Amino acid sequence: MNVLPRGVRHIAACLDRDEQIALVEEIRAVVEAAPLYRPEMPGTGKPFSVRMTNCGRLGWVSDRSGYRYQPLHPATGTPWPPIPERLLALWRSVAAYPHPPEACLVNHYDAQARLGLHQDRDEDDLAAPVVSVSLGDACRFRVGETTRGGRTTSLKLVSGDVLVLGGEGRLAYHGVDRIYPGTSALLRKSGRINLTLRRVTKPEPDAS
Ligand code: MD3
Ligand code: FE
Repeated sequence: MNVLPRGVRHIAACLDRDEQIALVEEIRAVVEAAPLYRPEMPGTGKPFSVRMTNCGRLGWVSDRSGYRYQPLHPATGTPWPPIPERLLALWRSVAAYPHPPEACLVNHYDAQARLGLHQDRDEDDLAAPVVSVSLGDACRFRVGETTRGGRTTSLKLVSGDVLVLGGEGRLAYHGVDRIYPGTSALLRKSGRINLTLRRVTKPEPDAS
């Protein structure tokens, strides 16, 4: 049986074809302002197979000195472009969380790219969910428990699917095992784009 861990919600076909096309156009503009770059593993400096960029006030980066969120693109030194309104609206409709996301990480996978099992715990506000949008080629996504070495289940994510990771699911181990090249014609070239919307800082106690 393939039951997703508690707190992991898979919304298949959340975005229709027209919404995906509009979103890809907006992400193209983001990538023009903030080019994809190849992060490196902390310590070793081994390059990621995934290329990344961000939009939003804060962007997630990784280099030899570690993982962190920062307001400037590591290569251009300029602020990340804003998160497109369409994504803010998606967050409002699925996140069940009263504050807007601050970071949108844009991951680009070519046919060979992978992302090893990991937890997302670089955010101060772990009460907020993570919302992920898949665009382009399908992938095999793996999600496990909140401890390394727990059971894992895999599912196929296709273009237009949205995952909401909240509650116990927020700290589940997860990764991308493989890309299925040529399974979508959404992008000009083949490949997969994943967008992850995140709240990074704890909101002020009063303001929403
Ligand atoms: C499950 N990205 O950028 S998004 C990442 O497809 C990342 O690019 C993957 O993992 C990708 O950190 C997966 C879906 C996702 C994001 C966060 C999660 C799944 C998650 C947090 C907890 C559990
Ligand atoms: Fe992750």
